[in-house]
Amino acid sequence: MRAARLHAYGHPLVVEEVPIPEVEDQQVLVAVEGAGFCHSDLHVIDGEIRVLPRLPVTLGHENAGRVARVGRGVKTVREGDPVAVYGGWGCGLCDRCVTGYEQLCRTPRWAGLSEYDGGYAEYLLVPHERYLIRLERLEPRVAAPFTDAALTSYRAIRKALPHLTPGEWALVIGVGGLGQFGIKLLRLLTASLIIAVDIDEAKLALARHYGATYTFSGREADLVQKILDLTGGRGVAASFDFVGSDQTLALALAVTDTMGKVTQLGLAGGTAAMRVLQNTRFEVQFEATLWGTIKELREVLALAEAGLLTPIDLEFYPLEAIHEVYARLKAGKIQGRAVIVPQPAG
Ligand code: FEH
Ligand code: ZN
Ligand code: ZN
Repeated sequence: MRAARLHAYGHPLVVEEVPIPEVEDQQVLVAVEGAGFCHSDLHVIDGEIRVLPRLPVTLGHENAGRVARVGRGVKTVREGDPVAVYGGWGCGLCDRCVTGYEQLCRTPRWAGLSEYDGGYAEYLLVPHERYLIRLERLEPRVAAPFTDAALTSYRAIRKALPHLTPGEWALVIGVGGLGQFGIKLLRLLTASLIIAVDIDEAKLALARHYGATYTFSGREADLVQKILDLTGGRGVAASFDFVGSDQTLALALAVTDTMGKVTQLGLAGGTAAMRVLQNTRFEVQFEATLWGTIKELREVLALAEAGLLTPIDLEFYPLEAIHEVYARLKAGKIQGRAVIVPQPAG
């Protein structure tokens, strides 16, 4: 089968022929019909996020497809079933895994972000059937971005809900794929007033379309003061930094109200510099959130299947075009999510 594999940091993925994996016990082989290209993959390829214990590895952690083969012990899915794949694979045994937080496992086995191969390939070997969620109405290639872009935003917003009582302000920094789902989810789950910040005017227009109340260009001068003025001097109850640079983290901290919460989602490599009484108000919480649980993915897909959480703009590309996707994403030319389609719909 064809797979796009990372052989060396700082070098393009290699699209090459590899064997189709054998299926055992409770494993499931999925024919990949959609593999979302996440911003984190840029950082992994460039060597800025070093989570891979060995190379080469097939990247791709945002996957969906159709069940192609099942191990003898598999009971809940059958050949031909359309499925979304939960990618935060863990050991299944540590304290985090047994309490449901597999994405935070002490020895992560994340799909395409560990020694376990991901979905930029015709087939993906899923280690256990518990990672599969059967799709009802959603097409796999549309469902794929819900397994990371939507799920990561969903978990972050759910954890910030105690701060987002009706009429409170929420700040979204970065209106890429995750930020777009973030705005939709804030609209769906809260009655907050949403401020969105991005350096791209087209993304700000999209933010307003998805439900942002106010938008600001990240290039504007005195952005902190403008946001404070807009909120009557109080600041926002919850800010979500989908970028994670020094500048965006500083903005999030500077405008978050007393008892508020700053959540970092973006992995641009910035440092959150917090100094109480200077840029951080009392009882402000800071959290670096990661991905989501299997239960949360079921919830996100329930919202999507019900038509309440709709997809963001998707662009579909064959596996062979993966280098073009890398370049377009890096240049900020992907409006929503690029989805690799290694196998056409079955
Ligand atoms: C990035 C780095 C390590 C683990 C997971 C990720 C995310 O993209 C998943 O949301
Ligand atoms: Zn990701
Ligand atoms: Zn574990």
